Amino acid sequence: MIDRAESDLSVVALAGGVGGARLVDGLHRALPPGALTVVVNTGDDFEHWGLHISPDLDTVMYTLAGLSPEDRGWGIDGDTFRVLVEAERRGIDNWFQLGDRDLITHLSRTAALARGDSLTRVTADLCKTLGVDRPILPMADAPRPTRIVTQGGEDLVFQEWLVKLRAAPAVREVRHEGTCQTTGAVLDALTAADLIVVCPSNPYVSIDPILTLDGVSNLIRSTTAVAVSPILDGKAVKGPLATMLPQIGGREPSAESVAAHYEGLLDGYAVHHGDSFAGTLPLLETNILIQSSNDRLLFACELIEFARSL
Ligand code: FO1
Repeated sequence: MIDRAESDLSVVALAGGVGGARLVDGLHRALPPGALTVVVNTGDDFEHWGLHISPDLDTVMYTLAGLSPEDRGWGIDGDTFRVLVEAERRGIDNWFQLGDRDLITHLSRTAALARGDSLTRVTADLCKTLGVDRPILPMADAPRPTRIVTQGGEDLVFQEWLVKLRAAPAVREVRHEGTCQTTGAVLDALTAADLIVVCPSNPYVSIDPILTLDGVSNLIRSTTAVAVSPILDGKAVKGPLATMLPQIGGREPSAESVAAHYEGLLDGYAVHHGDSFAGTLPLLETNILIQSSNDRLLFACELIEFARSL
């Protein structure tokens, strides 16, 4: 039970890509300054054109900076792609669409990492230049790349599978390589949290990379934790989750299947109207399709209210 006053509440959101960023945007406007810390998946990070790309960190950062396009969710709204067009003209790989304004983020990050700064520090510096004053923490400073093993036996870098191959090859397994160590900043934030929110992100490729870091799941179990379903009426709000659930877990694409994936971690779960299911997990049944700015704020307020009632 959360027995702290609204003004002293400490909330940590675990987030992946676009779905996570939308809820984080609502939470950041619903909560008082200083109350929210966002821990972001870096399993999607990869190298492209010699640059360190952190797609989920950037999606959250641009969303909080008010720069994200509403429809697509990633990159910078109204960005141009002149460099990408030039790459194509020269026969350089351009399957990953880096916008011209977006490029400065990747250039700065890559240069700072090469100088020896940690990803945590680089992210804080990038946030500062964009006027984002909420702490956005990478889940780890060392690489933990997500790999997709297809049913055909190929072992692929996540972004190559998702973007280059349009998530077409059926998935046998999701692997997390590299570090199991999170950062001191993440552990401190989780330890101090009154409430942990698992955002409506893909559990396999956005949330599991965070949950499987040493110490994280235990801290979540010892705190009030709520999740928001990334599946509505059998469909993923965004991305390939609806096909991954049967392929990997042998489960039907439903809010209930995602709750089963998080078994033992949650104290409450938010599902879309009509997606409720039997069981002991307290449910918040509401509109979880949070596309517009207003819907994000309303839902975040409802979710905090719900968590406080648990
Ligand atoms: N997603 C795509 O589907 N196609 C792209 O070309 C693409 C480029 C891109 C560039 C920068 C960035 O920060 C994100 C980008 N994304 C793109 C989104 C991203 O790859 C995925 O949505 C996430 O990794 C999923 O969590």
